Amino acid sequence: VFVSNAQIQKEQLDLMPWPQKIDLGTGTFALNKNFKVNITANPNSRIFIGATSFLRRLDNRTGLFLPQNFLTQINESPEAELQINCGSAGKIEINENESYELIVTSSKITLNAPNDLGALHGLETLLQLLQNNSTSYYFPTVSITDAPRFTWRGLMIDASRHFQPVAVIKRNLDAMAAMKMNVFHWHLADDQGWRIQIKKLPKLTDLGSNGNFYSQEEIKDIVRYADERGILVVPEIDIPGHASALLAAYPEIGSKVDNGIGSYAIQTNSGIYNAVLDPTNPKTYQLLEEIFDEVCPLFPGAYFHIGGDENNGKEWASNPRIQEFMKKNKFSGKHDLQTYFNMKLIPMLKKHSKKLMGWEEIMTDNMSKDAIIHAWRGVNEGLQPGESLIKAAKSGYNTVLSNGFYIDLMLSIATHYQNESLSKNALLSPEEKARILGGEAAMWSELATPLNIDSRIWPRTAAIAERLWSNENVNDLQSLYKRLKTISFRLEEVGITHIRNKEVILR
Ligand code: TNX
Repeated sequence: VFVSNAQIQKEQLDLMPWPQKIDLGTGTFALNKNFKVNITANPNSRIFIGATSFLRRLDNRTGLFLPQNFLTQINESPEAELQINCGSAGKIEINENESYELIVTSSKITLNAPNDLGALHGLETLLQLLQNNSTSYYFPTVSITDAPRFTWRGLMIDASRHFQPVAVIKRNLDAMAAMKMNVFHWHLADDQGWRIQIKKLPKLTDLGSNGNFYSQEEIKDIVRYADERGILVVPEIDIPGHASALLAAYPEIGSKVDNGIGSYAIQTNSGIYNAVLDPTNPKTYQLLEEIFDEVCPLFPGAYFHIGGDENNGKEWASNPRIQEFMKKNKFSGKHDLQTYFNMKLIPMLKKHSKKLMGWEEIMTDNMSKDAIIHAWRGVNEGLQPGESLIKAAKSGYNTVLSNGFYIDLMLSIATHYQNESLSKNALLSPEEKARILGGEAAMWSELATPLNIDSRIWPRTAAIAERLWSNENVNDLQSLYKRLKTISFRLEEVGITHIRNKEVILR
């Protein structure tokens, strides 16, 4: 059946994030039951899993039940309707080439990418291009070349304040992949719970988790699931503050003067607590080393987030032994002691080929420039939007933006979409600009349970994904809202259970 596409305009396509370059033709490629896919790729490529899931999603949408008979020829196949060419398996790292080129003619679809990461993105775009009329499903003829604006396009999920089961994490990884996001930052330990099994230190979960934690097998399963979708997982163990759960299990490394059994407890409310590790105690580093030795090998990526935020320093100030230590070392305040602590972690992580990342409080005068600064403070904390991000880039740090991307606050989608911090870089040199790696939506879970977390994350995070992927000048709110309506349905296809009502979409 020939379907004319003459009436479709670019603006009618519900693509998100919007591609860098798109030339829409007037023809159509009609989808039918004989759709054949040829994949020219390395046998270990993620594209085989990606293409399988692509076909199943097309089935669900069309009812066509397309055969999964991949041809896997070394060369392009003349019989294939969809020809995928991607060489190697991309590394799950930042700064990988994630570009792709997608060409749809009336007889053939070609997807070219330097590696499978780009090819996966191309398949997501193709799924978003699918149209239908009363007689058939079809793709408009089109030529797209695409690549992300930023290399770090993340979502953080806080699994401490409310534990988030494996199924919640997996469906959100699927949604991230659909929005071309590539970093899952997993907040695994905070005052309200320690959420990762450490075999050598069972007390951490026996006493610090209320029974809700991920076994190492579950962690591996999720890391593999993320990898298949081209997503890097960055674990976070928040220290030295936000450590009530850790200290409920091991009070002896806390900074309270009386740091015996029972002196710390898991917190059951939101807030900033005093519980903080003792940086002057050698046992602190022994225990952390044992933790890192188990946590690091579970996460193949190069990044380890140590938190480092909101240490109020109260326990340090009221502990004479710690005060003495600070005096002896000529430390002028809690920042010097925290820098001392952070600097000790760097070689411990380096041993596992990991780079230290932390919330912006770790950015002190003597902090190593190898650290990655996660900028989060802004107007609510008396700073200008983007101030910390720019400061980090100017000071020589690689940096990631979360200020303005706090989806836990349930602000309007427009505030996130129009977050200008990422373009406030006119005064930066090209070198400084390159240090801005991208951004992360931050899903703090004080109010987010497994039942409502999807509604808090989606569809607003799709707008953030577009901000991080698409060109700066893709910023029309009406277009965003219009596309989000469709995208919201598409997110349900991958298992997201958000409330898809007008308020959520248009706020
Ligand atoms: C600040 S952002 C925190 C979190 C809270 C969040 C609530 C940051 C590094 N720390 O511990 O959950 O505010 O919005």
